[in-house]
Amino acid sequence: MLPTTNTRLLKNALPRRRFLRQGLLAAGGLALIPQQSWANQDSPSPEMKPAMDPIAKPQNAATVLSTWNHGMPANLASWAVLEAGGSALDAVEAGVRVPEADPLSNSVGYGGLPDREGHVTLDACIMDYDGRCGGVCFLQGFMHPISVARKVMEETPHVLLAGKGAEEFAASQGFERTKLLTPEARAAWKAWQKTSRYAPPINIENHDTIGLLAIDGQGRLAGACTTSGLAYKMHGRVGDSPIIGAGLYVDGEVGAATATGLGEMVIKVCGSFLVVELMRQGASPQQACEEAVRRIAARQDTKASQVGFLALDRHGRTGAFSIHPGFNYALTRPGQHELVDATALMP
Ligand code: SD4
Repeated sequence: MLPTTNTRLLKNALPRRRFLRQGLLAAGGLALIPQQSWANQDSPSPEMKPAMDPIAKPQNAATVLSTWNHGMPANLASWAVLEAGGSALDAVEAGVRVPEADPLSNSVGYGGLPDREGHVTLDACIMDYDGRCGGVCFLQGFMHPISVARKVMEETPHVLLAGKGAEEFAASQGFERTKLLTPEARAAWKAWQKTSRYAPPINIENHDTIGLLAIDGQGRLAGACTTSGLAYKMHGRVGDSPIIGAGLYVDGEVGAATATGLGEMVIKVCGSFLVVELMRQGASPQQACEEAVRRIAARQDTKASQVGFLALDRHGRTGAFSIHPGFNYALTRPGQHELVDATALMP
């Protein structure tokens, strides 16, 4: 069944009051509570059961979840794969290829904003339910880093290829070289040069890295994450997005997570791995995202920087949380296709 396409900005299934209550519980120090405590909080809800509950069977709950507005068309491409009986892995790759090729998506692939020297450098990774994964970073001149990342996973003994080596590998696999810097992105870079000041914006005009998570009709999870990284970053800078465990992590027995925002902050807490591990210990996807954001806020200066996490567990339950308001995500499942505002730590 095709999802309906016009619903927008519906709140997450969790009522706001419960979000707040869970937030307060977490603010009280969940980071320090031993793992069993996830299951011991008062008034446990179904979301609070351990993710590894042996009697819980994966439901046939195909779901696609992805970051930011550009997740809407990406999810539809993923959904088409799932609807045709395809795997979650094929679905996540097909989904993120949409913003990669979209010149208007100025933080992913073609049309992405360059580094401070005017080079568009791309980071991406992909991961399947069984732990197989691949990534590329500091890749220049190829429109679909996610597909190169998949080739790294499938055709090499490695997980991550960088720079020139990644480009040679991409060419050897038949990927065509493409000029990625569009006239619009070049003009934006030229204008930025006049300011000669670097401050990563909190929400890059509400479209950003795409991290996309999916669960298919057979209960298999997969994820993909792809970006041109922070606009006007230092040449050679690599963020969280191509790093397994930082920008993306998938464990088919538990769940999947992805991150967006200032990659340095995410790398420092192994963000996506942290979210999945918290789910393994019994946190709901929502609780896990909240705790990971709090872990960042506990030690890093979050005043001017944004990070958002998405999580999807193996039952198709979702979570989303960010440091600052403004993070949204696309959620698609049978009968549903909508853009949702995530809740945030800061007012
Ligand atoms: C990075 N996390 O390169 C990516 C890009 C992003 O806000 O999401 N920027 O740090």
